[in-house]
Amino acid sequence: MAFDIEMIQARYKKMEAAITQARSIVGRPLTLTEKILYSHLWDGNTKQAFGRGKDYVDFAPDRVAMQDATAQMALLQFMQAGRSKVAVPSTVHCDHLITAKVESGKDLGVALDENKEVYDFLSSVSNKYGIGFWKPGAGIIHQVVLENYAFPGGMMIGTDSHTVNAGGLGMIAIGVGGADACDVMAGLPWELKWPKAIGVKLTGKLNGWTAAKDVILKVAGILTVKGGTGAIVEYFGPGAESLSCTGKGTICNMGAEIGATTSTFAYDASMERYLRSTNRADVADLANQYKDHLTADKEVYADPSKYFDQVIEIDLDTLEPYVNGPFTPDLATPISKLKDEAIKNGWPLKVEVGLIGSCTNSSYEDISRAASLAKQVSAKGLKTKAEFTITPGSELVRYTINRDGFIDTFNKIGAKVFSNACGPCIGMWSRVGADKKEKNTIVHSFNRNFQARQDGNPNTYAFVASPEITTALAIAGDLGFNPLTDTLVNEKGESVKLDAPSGEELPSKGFAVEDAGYLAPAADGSGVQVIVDPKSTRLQLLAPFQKWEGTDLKGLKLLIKAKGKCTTDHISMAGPWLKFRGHLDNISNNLLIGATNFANGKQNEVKNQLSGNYEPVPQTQRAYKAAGIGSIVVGDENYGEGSSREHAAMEPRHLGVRAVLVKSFARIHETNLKKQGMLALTFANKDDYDKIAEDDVIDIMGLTQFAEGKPLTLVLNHKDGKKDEIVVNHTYNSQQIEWFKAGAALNLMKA
Ligand code: MIC
Ligand code: SF4
Repeated sequence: MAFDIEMIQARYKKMEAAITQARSIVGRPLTLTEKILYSHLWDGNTKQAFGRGKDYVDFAPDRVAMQDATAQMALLQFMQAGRSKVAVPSTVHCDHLITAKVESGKDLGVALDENKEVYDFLSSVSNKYGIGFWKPGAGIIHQVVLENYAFPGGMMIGTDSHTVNAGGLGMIAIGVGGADACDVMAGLPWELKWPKAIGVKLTGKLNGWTAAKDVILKVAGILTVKGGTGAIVEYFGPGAESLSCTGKGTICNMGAEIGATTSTFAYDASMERYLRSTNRADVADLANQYKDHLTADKEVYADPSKYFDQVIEIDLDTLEPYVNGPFTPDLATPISKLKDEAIKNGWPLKVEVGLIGSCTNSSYEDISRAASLAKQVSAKGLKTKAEFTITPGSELVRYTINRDGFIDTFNKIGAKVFSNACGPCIGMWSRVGADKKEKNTIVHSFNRNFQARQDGNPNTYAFVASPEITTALAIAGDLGFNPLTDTLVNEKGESVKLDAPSGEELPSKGFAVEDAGYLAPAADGSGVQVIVDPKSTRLQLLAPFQKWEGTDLKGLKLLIKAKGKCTTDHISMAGPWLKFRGHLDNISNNLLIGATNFANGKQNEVKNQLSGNYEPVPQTQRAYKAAGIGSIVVGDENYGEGSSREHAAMEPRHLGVRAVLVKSFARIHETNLKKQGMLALTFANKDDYDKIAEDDVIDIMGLTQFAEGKPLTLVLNHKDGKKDEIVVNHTYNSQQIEWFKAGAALNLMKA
């Protein structure tokens, strides 16, 4: 039986009336996305048609999920909200803090020891406030959510940008910062700007070497890391129905990499099969009963350009496998052109490691197809040239693939099986030799490949591909190998060709597991004690941020003008820093250390305007803070792309940065800044970015009349005595302006 079945039942019961009303008010057939959004309005059935990309709307999500690296901050905030229990079903998943080094058992043991304090904190807070707790080793949040909690037509938020993975089961699932999760758990509405709509029509059927991953790798190439911003992507068409449910999950998962708010698919037979095989026949039966509401009105898919703002069409019959990278997930190269591109661009051809698994690609189908290739290694007398690792997405999958002999097959090609956790995907990978910073290539089936993300080495060229292509390239040890056309020379000197992968969508013997790793919370948690040691280096109770002083902000120093890509990995690096995710002051020592300073092209070296010296960013900012001087951070396009981590907003706030001014923001990061009481501003004229100089002292004018839709003015006081005045825009609505004035959204909740 599924978790929270009564909640799902109640949701479905309300859908009909909500959708009928919305359809009549909007006055046309509805997309699936619109049906789900209109049936989750905070204020009940709609009284108006909302404007895409315009209206801020309050929603009532069905559930909340948090992973350990972000849950610490989310729950530290929730503890201040003064509630005794969470208002909606919520879960915590311990997956980000396990370092992949030797093999799963040993690595898990080390993590349990090293992170004991954090795990104890998370489990006791969960127990106290009625939150389901998934222990370390249970699996990666998004895989566990897909297996247990996602349901067609539902809406959830999660403190991780890949929460969107649950779109594979027909949800609207959205990544948020911990402060948003805190609101929903406290019983408050959740606000989102009504999204734009992108439709992707899939025709044909996957065949040969092509996998679901290639759909999103191609879409990323088309839309780029910014193209989905502010939009929900809805996939449909015969090709969509032909994909497995977990394949749909992969596509939705990596929708985060195009900046999309989320992605989703209509309920179909693949979802029903998946629900039944994961022990949720009750949800499948319900969904069947309500299936007309779990897909778009039929006029929509028949004539999509009338209902979506943009339509993309992809023919799965002719889709080629893609390999995306290096350093960005949208640099898409079809496998047939990869060799030429690699040579042209100087990408190292030798593949050192192939890594499969992660929240993106560790379904039974993925693993069985990759294993079908691994099996050919001995059958064809080959030897695997690169190292090979697997991080299973959940204990359910790991147990089942082990039972079915796949782990054995991988072991025969010398694979390392890491814990059911994020591991190398988030830089929790103790890779031998990475500290030598040598130029090298790795290929993985994860979703992100920002510089230094996997192993901390900025010279690692990381490429994203399907598990099948990753396995083939690891066997060949050669980025220039095209398994569709090329042959390999085996140990006997013969030329052999790999057969196209084959596998099973779902285990024919069913899924199995001994201990899935779940701990239910106490029915009454009022007596549970949550302990935070004041001397801890890993956890720190939060002190409220100060409220706005009521005046314009004058005399702000430029902390850094970041050049080019500045993702949340650049603002608040993961890997070794993950251990401080519950301690705001300690983690602030990584503030912007990965960002490139426009003035000297260097990382973590900015001019301290007080000493005149070039110093690390955190040190410089601490000097301003100690002197009681505010500062400003300037950035380029899509600033804060990547993850949901609100540390990237809380750290500057904690250290006294007052505003972040950029050419454009990634959605989650912009909201995180607003929630924490920062000013998130954009250049009205993007060329003004060039006017900002290293020694500038900046005034932000117009704050006493801060209002929705009204630009602010910045005065740039240059060192030579000259001044420039520039106009900056913002997207604050009146509620969000109150957050700014109160010093943070949380301060208002407590008030
Ligand atoms: C990531 O993939 O970057 C993460 C780590 O899962 C993040 C969350 C985090 O920073 O903790 C994400 O995607 O939101
Ligand atoms: Fe974990 Fe990587 Fe997935 Fe983020 S993208 S949840 S780090 S596996």
